[in-house]
Amino acid sequence: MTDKLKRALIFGISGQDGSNLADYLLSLDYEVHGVVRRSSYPNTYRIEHLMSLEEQEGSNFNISYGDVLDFSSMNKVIQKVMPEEIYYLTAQSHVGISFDNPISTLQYNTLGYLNLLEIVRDLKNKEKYSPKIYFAASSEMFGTSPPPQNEDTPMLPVSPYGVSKLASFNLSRVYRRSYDMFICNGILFNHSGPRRGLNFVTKKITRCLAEIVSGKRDKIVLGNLGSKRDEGDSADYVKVMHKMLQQDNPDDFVISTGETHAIEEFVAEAFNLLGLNWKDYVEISERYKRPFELPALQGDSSKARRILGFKPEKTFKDVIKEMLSTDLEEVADMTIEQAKEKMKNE
Ligand code: G4F
Repeated sequence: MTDKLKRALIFGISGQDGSNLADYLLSLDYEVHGVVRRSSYPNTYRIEHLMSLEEQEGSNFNISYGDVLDFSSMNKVIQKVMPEEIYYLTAQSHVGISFDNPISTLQYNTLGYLNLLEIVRDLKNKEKYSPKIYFAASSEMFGTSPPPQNEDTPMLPVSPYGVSKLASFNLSRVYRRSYDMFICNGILFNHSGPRRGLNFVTKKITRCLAEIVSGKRDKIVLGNLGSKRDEGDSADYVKVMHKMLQQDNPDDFVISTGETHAIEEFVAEAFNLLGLNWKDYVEISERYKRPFELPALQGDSSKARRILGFKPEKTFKDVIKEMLSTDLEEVADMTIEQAKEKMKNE
């Protein structure tokens, strides 16, 4: 390990975005440190390929165990690594679950983040240590504000999750102004990819469809298909998180594709890739509906396009195709073409 490499610390490294960001920063020759919460059932499958690297001599990848709600463990890891860049991606990130678990949602999404801000504020005073901080805000903060949404759109969240992200978004701004800290809020719209968690609708659709092909199930049970989302690609979006921290001044940016599609269109397109009609396989249940639904998201990312040179690399259809083809390979050991052929003959 050499001291010359730029050091980044990622809270939430085992999630979809954390693992993609780690891969990206390693490809840029960073020394990457990640914080993982110790648990009896490890949830590190997305970074398994990196964990084996860690054991090799001279590896640029390191894992520390800690919990963002445990101030002392967080303090220790920051003081041990003293990174130039810190990414706070830790979250209870499921909007539906936030209605059932509002307290832990605010703890992880807001209080954990406040722990980080307080530790860095203190170190800045005592040690003149000023890392750049990225906070994963969210388009869920816009709530009922009609699309298109940009940095100036009023934020009217409709879920405990949206409230937790808006509180942290505002804490970023308060600490930035009051203590001259370099903090960027990335207001990312929905983004998926092969590493998306199974509880989110996009992954649930592609994974369950692959299971239908392999004969493991015969239907998919979903909730509200009428809501509209602006869906991009996680591996693409993590690059712009890094870009934000390379600017001379901290700022907030909307990151989105600018396209919006109803969830029904996602389902239809996935089934269409296999020559199937989704209506023959999808059942609707109240169980997956929320007490209040954010109706429509469509991001206007012109500020990020202008200042950061951001340009989404994948379309809505590209994201669906990549996710379905990964799930088919993992679940059924088939390509899209082979699965289509199989379903035609059934
Ligand atoms: O996949 P979802 O759970 O994503 P949601 O709620 O839009 O949140 C995602 O995007 C946010 C950015 O705006 C992130 F901050 C957040 O962390 C997360 O990544 O649901 C998408 C839509 C919703 O309208 C939901 O009601 O799909 C609808 N839906 C329909 N059936 C379902 C289901 N959602 C889930 N999770 N599961 C279903 O069976």
